[in-house]
Amino acid sequence: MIELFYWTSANAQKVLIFLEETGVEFKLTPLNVGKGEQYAPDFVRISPNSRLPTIIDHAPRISGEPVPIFESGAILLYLAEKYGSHLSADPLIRLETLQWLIWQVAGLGPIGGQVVHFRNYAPEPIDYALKRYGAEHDRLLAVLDRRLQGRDFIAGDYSIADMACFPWIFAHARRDQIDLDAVPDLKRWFLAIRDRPAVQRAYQTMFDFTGSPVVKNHGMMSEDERRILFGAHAVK
Ligand SMILES: N[C@@H](CCC(=O)N[C@@H](CS)C(=O)NCC(=O)O)C(=O)O
Repeated sequence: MIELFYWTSANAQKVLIFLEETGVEFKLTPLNVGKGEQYAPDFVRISPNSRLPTIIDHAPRISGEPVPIFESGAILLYLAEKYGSHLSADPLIRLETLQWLIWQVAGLGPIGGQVVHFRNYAPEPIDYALKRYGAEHDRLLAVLDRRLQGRDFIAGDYSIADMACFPWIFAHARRDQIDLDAVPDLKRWFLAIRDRPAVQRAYQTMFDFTGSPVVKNHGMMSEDERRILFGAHAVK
């Protein structure tokens, strides 16, 4: 059984999508990052960077003990290898999938995160940050759009690379903060993945957590939660 430490976030959605797609037995353990629960010593022991997603595999094949894993890219790769799904056995397609997975965790995710932050959570608009991250994000979207020309999925069949990228596009789309018409191949891919039943189930779980499919501006966070999440609160 896979235990997913969960709060509503694009990075946690990647793993929930994988679990829903493959029908693996899992349970969600809520971990409220607005309350600073990511810094609790018991959690830091299994997730040294104090971030979500984190999983524990309670029935691993590689150890007699439960195995904790942090970092969404490592989790997706681990699960894909363990369950033999959503990662091609063809060495070249596998290599392409891993390149796009790493492109997502090193580029699209962090830059997209800054865009969401400065557009929705910064205490005041900071023009330089909005322009700098906005321009880099637009460039990354164009890269993905180009990759999807003439393809249904990012690398071979539907894979962990698609599962990694989708939630970060969704994070902007649900706030009406992306012009999908400017990236038509990305749009076609996005809509096809959005309509998959497993993806719908994963987002229903997220909406059940937030109580709303759309969270704009500071909507779901109290001032205290914002201070903890975006302030100087950290394990020393
Ligand atoms: N590189 C990490 C990023 C993880 C990350 O930043 N997670 C966010 C949620 S999307 C988080 O845990 N935020 C809590 C915080 O900033 O304290 C991954 O891909 O797993």
